[in-house]
Amino acid sequence: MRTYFIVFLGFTLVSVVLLRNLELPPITVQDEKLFNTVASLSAILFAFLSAAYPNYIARLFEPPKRENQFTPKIITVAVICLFLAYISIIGGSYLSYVTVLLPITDIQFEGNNQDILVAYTDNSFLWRRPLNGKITKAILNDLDGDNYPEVIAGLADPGDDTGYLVIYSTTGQAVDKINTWQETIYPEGEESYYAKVVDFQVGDLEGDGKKDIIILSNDIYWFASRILVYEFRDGKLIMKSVYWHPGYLYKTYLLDLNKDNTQELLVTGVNNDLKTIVPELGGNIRTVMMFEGDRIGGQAPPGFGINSNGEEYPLGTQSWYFIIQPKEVADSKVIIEDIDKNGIDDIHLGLSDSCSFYININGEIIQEAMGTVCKGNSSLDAIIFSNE
Ligand SMILES: [Ca+2]
Ligand SMILES: [Ca+2]
Ligand SMILES: [Ca+2]
Ligand SMILES: [Ca+2]
Repeated sequence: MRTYFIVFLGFTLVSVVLLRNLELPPITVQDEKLFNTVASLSAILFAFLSAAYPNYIARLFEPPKRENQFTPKIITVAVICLFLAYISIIGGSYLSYVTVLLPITDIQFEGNNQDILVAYTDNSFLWRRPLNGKITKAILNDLDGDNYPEVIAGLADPGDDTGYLVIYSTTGQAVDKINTWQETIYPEGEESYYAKVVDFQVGDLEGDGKKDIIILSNDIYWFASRILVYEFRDGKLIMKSVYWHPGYLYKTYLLDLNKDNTQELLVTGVNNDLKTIVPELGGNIRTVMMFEGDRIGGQAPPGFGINSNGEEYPLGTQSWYFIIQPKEVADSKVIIEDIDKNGIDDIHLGLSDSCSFYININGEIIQEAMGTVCKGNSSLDAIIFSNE
């Protein structure tokens, strides 16, 4: 009997160690069901045999005798049942321990405030998480490279987590959560403690193999907005840089126009401060700007922001910055195409007055679709400024 016990204990220990350390293939709900079914059926059959042939089964637990002994088939069957039940119970326990499900293939928002995140796999419900804020955008992206997508969601008001970006694992566990609000650098800014996540993108900005998240966050009660750049490292979001903008930012586009593995970031918004130094603009004016992914920081023109110690906040690192005139005209679409066929993609910027501008990676306007195609009278003007 003692021998049986030692073998049993040794086998269990080895199984547990192996199961926890081996790189196993993805496990599905169906696998868990199979283990549970085999375990149940084997246990039922063993119980039936024990009841029907108690004397034979009792022999299983007696010490082996030296002389040759007749072994009825019934004992062989019982041993196989016990073994199957045992293996299945270990397998089932392991599955419960890892609780890995099928990967999420779709997410939806529910609730009156669009504040409930619901995950599906091939139309089957997986999990539901109520969040403390209206979901402005949610996407699936495998941040840590384990072949299971994480859910990344940005939040706006109402709710206590307004301005937060939240990440959930494929099993619905909270992975990380960051507040995008920051005290404004603009001196005339009122006290404000809420921001909303307007848009975000996930990509590898500088091609170092680590995923980055670029977030547009607008102050709710004040005009300040910012681009926040985070890197996802060891299960956490680590902040890399911030770019301040005196006016709301609306959309981000992450593209590698020249295919050099460094992403270009295109952002659209509105600038409230330029009219202070250029009154002819007649008001807040729409803007479009581009950054090289490995250098996003500083502040947009005209640069009225100051550090907390009262010093000038550094000027922005954008590759180029355009304003759209007149002020009634806004950006309406962005299409990427190689308009001059030089092998480097260009930006086709469509405006709300139906005019289009084609801008290359260097910020040069290479073509305008005006005349009969364009019903408006808009113009695109580069704002050039430097740290000099
Ligand atoms: Ca993952
Ligand atoms: Ca990166
Ligand atoms: Ca590039
Ligand atoms: Ca081109």
